[in-house]
Amino acid sequence: MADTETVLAHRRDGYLLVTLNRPDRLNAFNEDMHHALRGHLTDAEETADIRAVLLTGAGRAFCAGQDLSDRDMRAGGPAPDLGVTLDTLYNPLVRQIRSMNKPVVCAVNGVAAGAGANIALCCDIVLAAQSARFIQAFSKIGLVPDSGGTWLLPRLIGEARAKALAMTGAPLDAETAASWGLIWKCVPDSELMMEAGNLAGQLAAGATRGLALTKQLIQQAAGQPLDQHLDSERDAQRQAGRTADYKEGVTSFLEKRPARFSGS
Ligand code: LHQ
Repeated sequence: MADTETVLAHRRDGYLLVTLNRPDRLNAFNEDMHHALRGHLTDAEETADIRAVLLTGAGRAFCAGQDLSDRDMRAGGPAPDLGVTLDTLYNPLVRQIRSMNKPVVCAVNGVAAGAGANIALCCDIVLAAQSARFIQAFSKIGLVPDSGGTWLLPRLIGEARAKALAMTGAPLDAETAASWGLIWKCVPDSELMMEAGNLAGQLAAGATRGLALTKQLIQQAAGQPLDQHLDSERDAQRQAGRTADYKEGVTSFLEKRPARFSGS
C-alpha cells in the first residue's frame, strides 16, 4: 500500500496492524482518515483469519484529534455544526471499535490529544510508550471532550481526576496514566511495538469468540445492575460453552498440551 495513504494496514500473524499516517499533522483526523480507518476496521471485522487489531500512529504522535486546519474559524461565516461531525465521523468510529467482535489493542506511540486520546482509550487494551502523553485538549479551544471522553474518563479514573484533566487540558504522562488505571501499561519507547505486537498476536491466537463475549460483557456492566448482569453472563457463557474453542481448551488442558484455538 502506498505510503501516501492516510491510514496504513498490514496483515501480521493473525492480526491487522493499522497505522494512522499523517505524521506531519501528528496524525490529526481529516475526513479521509476517518473513512480509511473505518474501512480497515470493517475489513478486520469481516475477515475470518484476522482475529485482532493493533492500532498505532506513524511518526512521533499517536493522534492530535481533529485536524483544526480543516475548519479555519478565521474565515468567518456561520458557526459549523460540530454535532454533524460527531454523528457522521467520530461517533460511528467509537461505536465500531466498541462493538467489534475482535480485540482492539492500541499502542499509543506518542502524544494523544483531543479525540485522538479518547479514541485510544475506547480500545480494549491500551499500551503507551513512556514518552507518550494524553491530553484532553478540548477545553483549550472551547469544546467538550468527545469521542466518549466524558463517559470513559470518570469510569476509568473517577470523577475528580476526569474533571481536572478535562477542564485544565493538562497533559498526563503515560506512567501516571497507567498508575491511575487509565491504560493497561506504560512501556519503554523502544519496546512498545514489540510488546503490543506480541499482545495482539497472543489475543489473535486465543479463543476469540470468548474474548468478544468478554469484551461485550465488561462494556455492558456499567449500564446494568448485577442481577441483570448475571443473566447476561449466563447467556454469554452458554454461547462460549458451545464453541469449538471451549472444547479445544478443555481437551488441551486434559492432554497437557498447548491449546490450538481456531476462533470458532
Ligand atoms: C495539528 C494538530 C491538529 C492540525 C498538531 N490539527 N494540525 C471533534 C469535532 C469537530 C471539530 C473539533 O474537534 C473535535 C475533536 C477534537 O479532537 S478537538 C481537539 C483537537 N486537537 C487539539 O486541540 C490538539 C492540537 N494540538 C496540540 O495541542 C499540539 O500540537 C500537541 C499538544 C498535540 C503536540 O504539541 P507539539 O508536540 O508541541 O507539536 P506541535 O504543536 O508543534 O505540532 C506539530 C505540527 O502538527 C504543527 O504543524 P507545523 O506545520 O507547525 O509543523 C501543528 O500545527 C500540527 N498539528 N495538532 N489537531
